[in-house]
Amino acid sequence: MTSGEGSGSKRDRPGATPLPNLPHKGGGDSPAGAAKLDLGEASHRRLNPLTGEWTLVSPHRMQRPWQGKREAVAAAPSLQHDPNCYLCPGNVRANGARNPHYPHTFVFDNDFAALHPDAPPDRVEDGLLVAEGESGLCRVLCFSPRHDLTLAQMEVADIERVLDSWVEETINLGSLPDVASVQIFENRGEIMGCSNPHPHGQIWATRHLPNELEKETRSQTAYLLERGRVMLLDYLDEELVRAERILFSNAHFVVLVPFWAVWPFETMILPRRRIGGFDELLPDEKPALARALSELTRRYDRLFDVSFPYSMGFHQKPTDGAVHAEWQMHAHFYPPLLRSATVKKFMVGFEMLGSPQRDLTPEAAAARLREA
Ligand code: H2U
Ligand code: ZN
Repeated sequence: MTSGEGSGSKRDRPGATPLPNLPHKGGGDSPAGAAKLDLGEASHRRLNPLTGEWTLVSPHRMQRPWQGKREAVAAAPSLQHDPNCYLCPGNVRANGARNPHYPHTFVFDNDFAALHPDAPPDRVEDGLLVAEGESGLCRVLCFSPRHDLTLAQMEVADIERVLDSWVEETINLGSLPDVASVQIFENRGEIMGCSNPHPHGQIWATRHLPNELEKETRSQTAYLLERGRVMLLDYLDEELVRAERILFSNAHFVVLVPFWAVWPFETMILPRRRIGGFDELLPDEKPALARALSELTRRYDRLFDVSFPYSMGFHQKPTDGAVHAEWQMHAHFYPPLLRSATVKKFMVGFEMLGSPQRDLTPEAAAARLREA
């Protein structure tokens, strides 16, 4: 039983198989006696087995009119080198340090780091008031010396150099004694609150597992213990058979809209073989992952004909010294756009107080991204 299944409803739940009565490519295969739940029509909820959390899906709401807020579309940067950008080669940063004239990628310690390596590990506990010192390191990674490029516009060979940096940072930070997690991410676009268009990501290394990594570690561990298999490899097998949420794939990676996606055009990049983290990537897997990143970000840009905003990141095994045979590394892309370049999804109301909810089904989103 996954952690999210404990909450029973008043009625007996029909068809509690992992994917009840999904319209299966090549014909239905509903379990005998299961109620007919049409996932393209009926309101329903879907379980995220990585987190144990549910998402509400309301396909019938797609037709509702939109009179809400529209966002401005940010203009693309016009300069290849911006003298006022703190990330461009040769420029001076806010704290006075000068960037080198880097030809490819450039990594530095965040001048305004959220975490410090020397924070004391003490725990204070007074009844329900519990706090712990949290140490860590925050690094900034410039993807390219060019101020005006995005991942979608970069050459695949240059994205590979970004991957090389992610590998190196994972190994270096992950081998530090007080680092249990190396979280790689990119926050892209003004709409996401990103302060600078220069293509860059961040790397936060922390003493404790962040919430999402902790949930994913727990779920994947439970799955391995119960079934003796790796959860996300089993999941990928199911998706490859059904083929309705797959966007594209290559020899080593598959890109899909997860069955349990929360954000309208949320996607995942999944390896075909078990890979715990960046430190385990084999030489021919790097160009394949770079191609997948390039193809996905290009597709996103084509979807609404705009430089597509998102928060993305890679989840990988904890660097706490344990083996973590349960872990399958993967990327999550969480884009905020809903139905056009200017309509953003807000996680409010029931979503803040109850569960996330979506109207567009993951299958419909996958079809749109396949066509883009
Ligand atoms: P975002 O634009 O994605 O927030 O990232 C920029 C990061 O760069 C941010 O974390 C850091 C900020 O602290 N930064 C520096 O380290 N040095 C600077 O001179 C400006 C910004
Ligand atoms: Zn710049």
